[in-house]
Amino acid sequence: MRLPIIAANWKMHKTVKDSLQFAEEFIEMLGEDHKGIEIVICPPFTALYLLGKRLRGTGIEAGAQDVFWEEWGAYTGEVSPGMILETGAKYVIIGHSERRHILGEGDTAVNRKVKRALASGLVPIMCVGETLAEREEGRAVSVVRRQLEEGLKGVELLRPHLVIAYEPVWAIGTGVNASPQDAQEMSRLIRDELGGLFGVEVAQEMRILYGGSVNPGNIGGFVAQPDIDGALVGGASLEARSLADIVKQTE
Ligand code: G2H
Repeated sequence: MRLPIIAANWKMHKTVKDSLQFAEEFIEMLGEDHKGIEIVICPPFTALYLLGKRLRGTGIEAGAQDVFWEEWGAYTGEVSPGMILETGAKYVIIGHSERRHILGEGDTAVNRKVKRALASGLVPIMCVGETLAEREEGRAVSVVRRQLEEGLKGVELLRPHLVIAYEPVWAIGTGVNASPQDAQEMSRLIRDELGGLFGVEVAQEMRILYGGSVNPGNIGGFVAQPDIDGALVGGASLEARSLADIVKQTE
């Protein structure tokens, strides 16, 4: 039985004050009965410590949106796994398409980050997904396969401490979501690929999320699919009511 995850990716939204205000509203709306689901909120780095502190004991986890692959040193602007762990965060998003496509992050960087995050005890949410051009050229499957193989090269997993988010780039922030059937098809392929890398037993326990214009109206269709174990939610996670509705429909 895989515990579903709803992970909120706030991207570059919300100040510390906004984050804490969201936490108050969200905790109250959610109530105490949410044991059948993992909820992760990934704010900007500036809010991670105080938000994580406020979430402690609520059963809601905090996560970072990125991490660097070294622990210390002259790496201006970067944040290490140990620094993230110190805030109380448990998860880290790695290889989000905005980092891949806007900031030029490649599979090699993603691979270094995944390895270092795992070695430090953070749980990576590694993102994969094809662009519209790649899909139209019939290369969606080969692109996602390459991102998995390169991103997970040399990774050894005895337990399912890694989450994959399938986020087709053309569905991100556009309001155009993939169909649940298309997302399921790719998630099945991802699980097969993970089985080849880590063994079928571990792959069966790993969570695969869908991401890309998820909202309270369409989440049900995604989580009803056998290989989709939740969602990485951007825009629709910025309002407490909307995120609480998505959580309720996923439990
Ligand atoms: C995809 C997603 C969250 P949105 O980036 O990672 O964002 O839900 O706004 O498409």
